[in-house]
Amino acid sequence: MTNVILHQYAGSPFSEKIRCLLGYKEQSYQTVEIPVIMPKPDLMALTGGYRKTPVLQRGADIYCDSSMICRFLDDIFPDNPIYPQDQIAALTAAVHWTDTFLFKVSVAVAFQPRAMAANDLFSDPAVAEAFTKDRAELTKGSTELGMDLSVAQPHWWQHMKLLEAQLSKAAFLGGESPTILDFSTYHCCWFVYKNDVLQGDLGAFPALAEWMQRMAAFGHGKPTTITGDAAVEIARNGQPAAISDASATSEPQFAVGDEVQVLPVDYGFQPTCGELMLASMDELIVKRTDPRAGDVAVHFPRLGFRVAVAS
Ligand SMILES: N[C@@H](CCC(=O)N[C@@H](CS)C(=O)NCC(=O)O)C(=O)O
Repeated sequence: MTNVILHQYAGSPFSEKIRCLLGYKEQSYQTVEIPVIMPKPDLMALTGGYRKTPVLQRGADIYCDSSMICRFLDDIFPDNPIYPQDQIAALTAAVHWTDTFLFKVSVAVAFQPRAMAANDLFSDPAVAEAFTKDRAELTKGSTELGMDLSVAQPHWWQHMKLLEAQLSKAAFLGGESPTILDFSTYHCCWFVYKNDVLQGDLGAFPALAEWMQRMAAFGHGKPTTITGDAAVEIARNGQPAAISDASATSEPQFAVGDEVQVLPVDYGFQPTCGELMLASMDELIVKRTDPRAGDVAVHFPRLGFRVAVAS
């Protein structure tokens, strides 16, 4: 049993990306089932504001955003590496496009009217209304997640066609073994094609369908569920890991120790406030003290996040 805890819920595509990676890495881990909508009090005790799903925890270190989580998991479980350095710039760009633009397209396709009718989440009108209200709050001040189906559908087909062409030539997008791009692409496809109504559309893309089966065959590793309260207790009993290059900062406006807030640039503008511990080229770490969780270090990737003076 490793000591990482995945805060997630079953229907979350970005959580599926992490579950699938933990399957590929053949890891045992703990999970906390977090609520699909706010409030998420146990998660807030850990992140201090960041509300998106998933979040990964190791002791008193909290990792936000699936891109940060994947990098961290690849560092601590180095077997079967997924970041080939001879492709790293092209890969990072393609993964970011996939996790942002393609994800946005996939949301519109997955939530199209003919699919919604078969979605359990929306069978109870009260639940559907609460979900819609919550997601309106999540995307307040942002246009990043909204796309009409008439715009999304041709973009989706075009990319499925390109994936089909590439996957007819190799087992994975990374070639003979998967890279991070396989995991990012997989969660978008999973989100759309896990719906029985849309699954039939996959018939037009046999190589893509086989690749999805290969990805699904990695499984989810060995998860054991614990409560949110137990996860907060684990944070309280731990201490944030020491940072080796703490004095190094690539941030011109801020110094280590400054009070800052960190938040996503796309949607979910709920900031995490605290003391800047690290601002490297690819990571931001904020230290905060929570009444329940004690001292925690909250980690964010640089890509897709901004740091500002705490308000
Ligand atoms: N950039 C984020 C995106 C995460 C995201 O949008 N997750 C969705 C669920 S898959 C979410 O947070 N929905 C709102 C919620 O769970 O409260 C990542 O890579 O982790």
